[in-house]
Amino acid sequence: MSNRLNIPNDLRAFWMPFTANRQFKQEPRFFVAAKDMHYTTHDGRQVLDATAGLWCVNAGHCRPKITEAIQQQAGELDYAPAFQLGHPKAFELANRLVDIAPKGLDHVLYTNSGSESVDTALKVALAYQRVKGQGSRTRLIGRERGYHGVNFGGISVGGIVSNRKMFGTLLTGVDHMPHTHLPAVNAFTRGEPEHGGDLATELERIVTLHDASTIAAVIVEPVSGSTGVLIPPKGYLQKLRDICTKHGILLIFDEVITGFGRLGTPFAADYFGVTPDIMVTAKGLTNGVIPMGAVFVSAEIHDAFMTGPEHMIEFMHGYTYSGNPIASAAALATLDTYKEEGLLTRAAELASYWEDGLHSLKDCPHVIDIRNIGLIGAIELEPIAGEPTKRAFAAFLKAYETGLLIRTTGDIIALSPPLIIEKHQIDEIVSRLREILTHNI
Ligand code: PXG
Ligand code: PLP
Repeated sequence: MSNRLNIPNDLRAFWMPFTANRQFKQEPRFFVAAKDMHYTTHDGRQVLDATAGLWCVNAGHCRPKITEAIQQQAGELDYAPAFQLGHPKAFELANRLVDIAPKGLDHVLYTNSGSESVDTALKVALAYQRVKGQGSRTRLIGRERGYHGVNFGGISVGGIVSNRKMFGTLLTGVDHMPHTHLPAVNAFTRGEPEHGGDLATELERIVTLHDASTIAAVIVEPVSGSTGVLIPPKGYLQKLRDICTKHGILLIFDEVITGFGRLGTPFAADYFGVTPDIMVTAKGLTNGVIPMGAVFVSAEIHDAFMTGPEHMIEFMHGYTYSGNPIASAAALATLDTYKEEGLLTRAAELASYWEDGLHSLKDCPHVIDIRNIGLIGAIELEPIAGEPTKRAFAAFLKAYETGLLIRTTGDIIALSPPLIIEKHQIDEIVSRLREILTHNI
């Protein structure tokens, strides 16, 4: 067994999320501290974070402003009831968020995670259609290989089989567009792929099948992260937007990963020049430090609910911790940090260096595709025959042992470093990966 310094004696009680529990508990991997681009392991090693935690620590770790804001808020106002009462920071934060959001997304609902943000967005969409007198619009359209968190709404519109198959019938009335991953024609594309934009017309086919009058909303990740970094083909998102507009269907962008600077613009909607009706965020909103999500909606949607007697609740939805004071303080300090350091656009400056670095690994053994956009990257490996996921997981373990944190999904290595990364650290990621891919898997 590895060095177990700093590891609790009994690991049985905690049933870990999305983890091979039995294997982990035999050979545990613990982080005990973090600063900027690095984690410290339980056995005292430094690990370069090439994944921003789980795609969330966009400003790097233990940033002083954020830490101090949380400490200060915890001593001043710890909790305020979220329903029928408020506290100033939740309102200040909403205004700050609307200021950096794509034009037209003027209102914010708070949640505590991406999964809750997704379910909130789907509920807003269904309720909006109903308050507009279009109650027959109840269908939700997702996409194959989509990831929208783990709650029932999110797995219903999501398209990852293993996350769905154990959980019964899910939401009814959901349909899925095909995914856009076309390695046969697009492998090793830098940035947006040439081929596949026409797959958006599959939405027209679905609309024809069900009739637009039954469809409330379409939800997609502008760039799919969890499923292995699938970048939208050129023109695809604009076509989805046009089809939705034409048929009165709401377009929801799930920007849980792409939000807050990951592509070199504040949101992917800015990067692609396509504005959704609803935008789902979480993760980078608080730099991953305190759980919080935000759902942005257009004035048109918000205003549709603001009818009826003024003493009545307009939308029957919310969480105990919606707009929690400490989370709000963390988010405000995160936005300050992003602003002071130009982090919402920094990825644009580094994107071509990042792209060149990643694509230099093309000649490594087992590499069948490399994809990149902004400060996201993926290296797809040829699976070991009959043992899918094993090759990439071996790379993950070797990377961890040798001081690099990567993320794997299937046989794909996904990379999304903190946006404070320096060029020499990009070089380090690339050279460590070359070593691992060449000698260790
Ligand atoms: N939507 C999208 C697009 C996501 O990427 C969620 C919703 C759910 O967020 P919460 O906060 O409920 O986990 C996500 C989360 C990975 C990985 O390595 C990705 C996520 C979470 C954990 C790991 O691919 N995405
Ligand atoms: N379950 C019970 C019994 C509750 O009382 C509540 C909230 O009051 C919830 C679940 C929902 O919790 P949350 O608001 O934190 O999502």
